Amino acid sequence: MQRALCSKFVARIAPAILPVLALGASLMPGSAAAQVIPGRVVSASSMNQSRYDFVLRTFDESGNEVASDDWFEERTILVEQGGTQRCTRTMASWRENAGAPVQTSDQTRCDLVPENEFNTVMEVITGTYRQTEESPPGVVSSSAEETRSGSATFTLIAEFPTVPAGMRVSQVRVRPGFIGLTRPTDWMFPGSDLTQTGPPVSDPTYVSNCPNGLVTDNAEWLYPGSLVDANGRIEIGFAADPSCIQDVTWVEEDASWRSTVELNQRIADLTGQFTIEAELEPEPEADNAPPDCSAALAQPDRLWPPSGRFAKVAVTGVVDPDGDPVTVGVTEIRQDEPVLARGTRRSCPDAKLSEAGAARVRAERSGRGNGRVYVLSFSATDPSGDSCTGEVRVCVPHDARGSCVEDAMLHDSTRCGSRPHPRPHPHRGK
Ligand SMILES: [Ca+2]
Ligand SMILES: [Ca+2]
Ligand SMILES: [Ca+2]
Repeated sequence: MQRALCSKFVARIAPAILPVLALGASLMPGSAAAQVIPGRVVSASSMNQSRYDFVLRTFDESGNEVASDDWFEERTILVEQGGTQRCTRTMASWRENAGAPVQTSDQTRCDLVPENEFNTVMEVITGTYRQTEESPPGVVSSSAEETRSGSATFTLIAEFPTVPAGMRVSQVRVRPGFIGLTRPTDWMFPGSDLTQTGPPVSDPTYVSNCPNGLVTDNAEWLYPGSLVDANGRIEIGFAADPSCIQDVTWVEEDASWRSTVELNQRIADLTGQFTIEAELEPEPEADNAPPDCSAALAQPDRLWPPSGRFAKVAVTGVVDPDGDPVTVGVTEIRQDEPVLARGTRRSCPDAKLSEAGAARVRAERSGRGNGRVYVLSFSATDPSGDSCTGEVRVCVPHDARGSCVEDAMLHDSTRCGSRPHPRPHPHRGK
C-alpha cells in the first residue's frame, strides 16, 4: 500500500516541476527574394492540461479482490506573457479517494521578464503507469494503474508595425525552432521522495526516439497574409503532438516485496526560439468595372411641340457596377433630316454641344418628313478612367401623336449645311 501512495505522489507533482526554458523572440533578416520585414511578438500563451486517473485494487492471499480505491487529478497550467510580465496560473482539482470531496486550488504567480523574451513550456504527457506488487504468502497484494492524458496548446500574437504604404503582407513565415525533451532525465525523482519513504529504486531505463535527448523542429510554418488584420497583427495557434516518446521502466524492491513500474510517457516540451517575418508584395490595384452604358436613355426622349427652340437633353440610366460616380458627356449629335431641311424654318445649327458634353437640341422637324431623330453619342467615365460609350435618341414627331422613323442618312446637328453621314445600319426609331 505504501508503494502505491509513493507512486501517486510522484504522479501528482510531476506537472508542477516544469522546467522553464527561454523562448526568445528573435528576428531574422529579410531574404533577397522578397521584401521581408520582421515581426514583433506581442504576447504568447500556452496551456498545458493533464489528467491522472488512478485505480488501486487490493487482493487477499487467495487472489480475491477485497477493496478498490480510485482518485483523480486534473491540472491546467496557463502561461501568459506579454510586455515584461509572465504569469503562470495553475488550476487543479483532485480527489484523494473514492467518495472523498473534490478539492481545488488556483494559484497565479507573475514574474518580470525582459521585454520580448518569452519563456514558456509546452508539455504533453500521455501514458499508463502500472504497478504490481508481489507480496509474500499471507500478505495482501495490490495492483495500481494510472492513466495519464494531456494536451498542450500554444497561441502567439505578433505584429508587423512597419508595413510600408502601398504594400501588404503576402505571407507570414514562422520558424518555431522547437526543442523536444529538454527535461532532465531524472525529473521523475524530485527530492528523492521514493528513496526517503520507500525501498531502493533501480536506475530508470529510458528508451527514447529523440537523439541526444533533443529534437529540434526546424520546420517553417507559412500563413497567408490575409490572416494579418488591419492593425498588422496575426494570431497563430497550434496544438502540440508528443514529438518525442520515451519509455521509462524501473523496479522497486526490498526484502519483503517487489514492485515493477512501467511508464510509457510521451512528453513534448515544445520550447525554443521563434523567428517571425512577413513577406511583402505590392497592394494589387483594386479591380474596377467600367460603367455600363447599355441602359442609357435620353431625358427627355421626345420633344413637342416643334417650336424651333432649343431644349436641354440629358443622358440617364448609365450605372457603374462598383457604385462609382460616373461622368457622362455627349460627344456628337446627329440627325436624320438635313439641318436646313425643307419644311422647316431653315434654322441652323440644330444642336449645341458644350465642351463639357452638355447637349441641347432644337425642337424642330420637317413638315414633310416622318419625324426627326436626333442621335446623341456619349461616353461615360468613372474615377478610375474606365469608360463606356453609347447612343441615345430623341424624337421630334411629325405630329403630336406620331412617332419617328429613323432614316438612313444622318447629319451633324451642330453644323449648318453639313454633309450627311452615311449610316450602314439604319435603326427603326420612335
Ligand atoms: Ca467603376
Ligand atoms: Ca434646322
Ligand atoms: Ca425621319
